[in-house]
Amino acid sequence: MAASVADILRSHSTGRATVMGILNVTPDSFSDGGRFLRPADARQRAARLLAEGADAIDIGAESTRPGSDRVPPGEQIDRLRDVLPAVCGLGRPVSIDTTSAEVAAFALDAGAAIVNDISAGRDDPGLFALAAERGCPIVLMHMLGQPKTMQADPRYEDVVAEVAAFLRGRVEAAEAAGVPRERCIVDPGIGFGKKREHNLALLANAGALAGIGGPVLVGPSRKRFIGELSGAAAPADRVSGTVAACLAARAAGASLFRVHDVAPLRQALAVWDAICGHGT
Ligand code: HH2
Repeated sequence: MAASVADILRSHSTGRATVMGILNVTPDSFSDGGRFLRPADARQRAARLLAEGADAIDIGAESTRPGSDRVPPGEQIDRLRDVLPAVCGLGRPVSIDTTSAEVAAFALDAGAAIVNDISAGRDDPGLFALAAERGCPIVLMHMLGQPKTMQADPRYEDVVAEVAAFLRGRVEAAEAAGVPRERCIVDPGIGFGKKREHNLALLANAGALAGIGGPVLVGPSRKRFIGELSGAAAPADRVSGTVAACLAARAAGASLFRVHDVAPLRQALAVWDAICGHGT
């Protein structure tokens, strides 16, 4: 049975692997841009992700791929206006991928249940107040710099320790604004201001983020480091690498996975969990 929002928030203590299927309502996302702009197409895609075993759908109306420009809140809302009711109507948890409190409020009003903020409350301080008021979980992600320039030359002394310290600080800031720690989902931000070796270290040490807030989420799906390691130039050809990255993070302690390709990950998790003892 699919997990509820409460199950997702408990996944780090129950050992249940939970999955968010990605739905980008954007003309320019790096791997699925332009495909799901129409409400009927978006709903069909979401229904398929859920049928394949997604517990929630993460909808974004702004691409944050390296080099991208920010999309004003009004434009994000225009893209979401007809799509959100169509997807929320499927009756499963929906997460809104935005750094804007205005967009998040619009999505929560339309039936979304989780806010996914890649800026971890730094772009718009109103997001923490909103999450506190509505009692919803919030994903806090690490990003070095901004999408436009973040891949220029990211540097760390100790990437795992620095990302953990950042997330600890952001969870404290969320708590100070009234969001309980256990409703903060923490995410190392794979590909956001990170070179290949940084991504690999964070996936291998996802457990270092356990205990900072609630569950640990990772989002390696189809990202560039998989292409660099495997030679798969097209994002859609990076599915096996995505599965491998998720399993490595699962072994290290992550329990929430944000992916485009739900069915292959679900099959791999079923087998991996049965062998390694996380099965529920
Ligand atoms: N990655 C992307 C977008 N949102 N949110 C979280 N919490 N973690 C991630 O790793 C993450 C995210 C980028 O992937 P995608 O949505 O496929 O592409 P684009 O930003 O081009 O729309």
